[in-house]
Amino acid sequence: MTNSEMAAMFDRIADMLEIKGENVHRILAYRNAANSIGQFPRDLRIVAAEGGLEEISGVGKVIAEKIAEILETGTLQFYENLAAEIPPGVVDILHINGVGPKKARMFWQGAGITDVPSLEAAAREGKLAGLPSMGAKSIARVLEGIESFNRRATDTRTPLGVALPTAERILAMIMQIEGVGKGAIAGSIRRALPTIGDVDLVVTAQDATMVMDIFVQMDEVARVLGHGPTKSSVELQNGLQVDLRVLPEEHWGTALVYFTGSKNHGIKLRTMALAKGLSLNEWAFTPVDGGEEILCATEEAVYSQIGLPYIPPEIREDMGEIEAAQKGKLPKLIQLSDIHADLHMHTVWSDGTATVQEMAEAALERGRKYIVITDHSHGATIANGLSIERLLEQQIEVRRVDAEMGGAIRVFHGTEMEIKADGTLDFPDEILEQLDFVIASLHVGLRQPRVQVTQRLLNALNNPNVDLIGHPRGQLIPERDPADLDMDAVFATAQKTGTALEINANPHRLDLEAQYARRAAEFGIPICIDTDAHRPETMDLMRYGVMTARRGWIEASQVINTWPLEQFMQWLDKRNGR
Ligand code: DGT
Ligand code: CA
Ligand code: CA
Ligand code: ZN
Repeated sequence: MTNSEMAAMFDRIADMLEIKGENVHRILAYRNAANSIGQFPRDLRIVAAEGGLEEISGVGKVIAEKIAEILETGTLQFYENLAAEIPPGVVDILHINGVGPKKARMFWQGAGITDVPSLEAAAREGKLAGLPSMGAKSIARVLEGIESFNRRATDTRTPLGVALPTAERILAMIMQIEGVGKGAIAGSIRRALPTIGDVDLVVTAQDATMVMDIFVQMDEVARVLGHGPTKSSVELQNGLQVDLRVLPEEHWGTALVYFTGSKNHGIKLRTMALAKGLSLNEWAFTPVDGGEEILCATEEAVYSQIGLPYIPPEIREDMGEIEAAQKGKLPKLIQLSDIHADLHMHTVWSDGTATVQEMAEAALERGRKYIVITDHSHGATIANGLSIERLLEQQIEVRRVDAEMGGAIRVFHGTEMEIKADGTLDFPDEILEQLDFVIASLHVGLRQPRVQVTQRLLNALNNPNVDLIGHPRGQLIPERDPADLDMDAVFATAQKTGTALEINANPHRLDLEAQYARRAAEFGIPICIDTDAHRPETMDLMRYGVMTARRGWIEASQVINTWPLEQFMQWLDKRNGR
């Protein structure tokens, strides 16, 4: 059993205890254990043998005993007993967005519904209408939740925010092996997709056998799926699959281009090569009419052989990049080092963990030149949102911290204001006018019909005090789909009002995603890449936002928080009619 499978078992125990209505602390203990085991990078059998299970965070005596039982017997009696009592389909029902333990229990015990398909049928046939608190709206919400549940059930992709750190850790270990020369993460991670099917690693070595032998025996490996001289595949304890290719150094360029993909980009390159009488694969260019192979030790050499400049990996999707390269019109993509500011973050004033001062210091440590403190407004369903009174109180503190930082970093005062379900904004204009920078975001009513939810964004855009729309589309990766927005209307309006749109860098959001960010930038709409940090460490997630922007063909000049402080202040002045 892999760690991720064991984590899933503990999560299911927590689910079943929830359905039974058990003590929250007990449920939380299993959730915490599941969370830390799922991310734990070593084989628990070895840890158990060392007697170190209880040193894992979230694992106390009770959980450690249960892990030991699983390792010994392959299952857990406690789990089996629960599973015999509660039909597995009822646990699935709990995983439908908008269905909590009380409803799952009610469907089961009140209506005999024990799986998702029968719940869907009951909802469609109007059989839920008689149950408590199941009005037409609730039933519609359940049906929408089922739709997204069904999609997720067949989609086993991993968020980039999990896959990239894993890939980096495994690659770093491989690079330690003697004889390994170059190494890189390829595939969809290198192209910065928001979700990843599997991890692709490419390294160079003359003796591939030894590299492969060590790779398949790494501590973090749960299963070996394939073990060959040029390709091996493993499943890690966290459930991710890793494919490793090892080639001699003289093939590095062709191999890296091939395994970075995308498939469609590769097909187009091969077609262009064929037009020049060359067949291209991961090993080399081979003249079709015989003759000597052409080896490429760099990616630049591969592109140059086809008559193209180097194309950055994030845009290798056959979405116009090859044509742009032919015309010498490739964008000069933004880089992480271009970022000078972070314009969206939270503190203890709402749902953050750090003070204004601590966030300012953390931003300074990360080289930021200016930041905006943007706590939630009171109309948000988020706990502790600021009332007008507290917002103005907070302004005094922000001004004090700004002064105390002595210009090393500028700390501005803003808000992440709720766009309420009825389309109105949470603060009146005379309050917004007193803030340096205003973000407006949707957190509620994301499932409203297209016309209605779009109109709410347009209202916010049309308010001249609103400077930025936060995470415009509202998806959460992987569990929540974006709102049904008319993006053409959003872009047309933002272009007119000059309001900026966010690329929220949190890998749980990545919103705007790349294709929309690209269109927004084409409209000339200013882009802002923010971490939305709720604690100091999450400021480090900026790189995911930059990767997403690069995937969206975005250049530094199009991104507000690459601008020097003076330029940012001039932009604000202009927006404020000063
Ligand atoms: P993923 O893993 O689903 O997130 O997406 P990728 O792009 O990482 O796809 P993957 O892991 O199947 O393959 C890695 C790269 O290898 C892919 O981007 C391009 C190359 N590749 C794999 N299979 C094929 C193929 O059948 N034809 C071509 N041209 N390239 C392929
Ligand atoms: Ca892959
Ligand atoms: Ca792969
Ligand atoms: Zn926020």
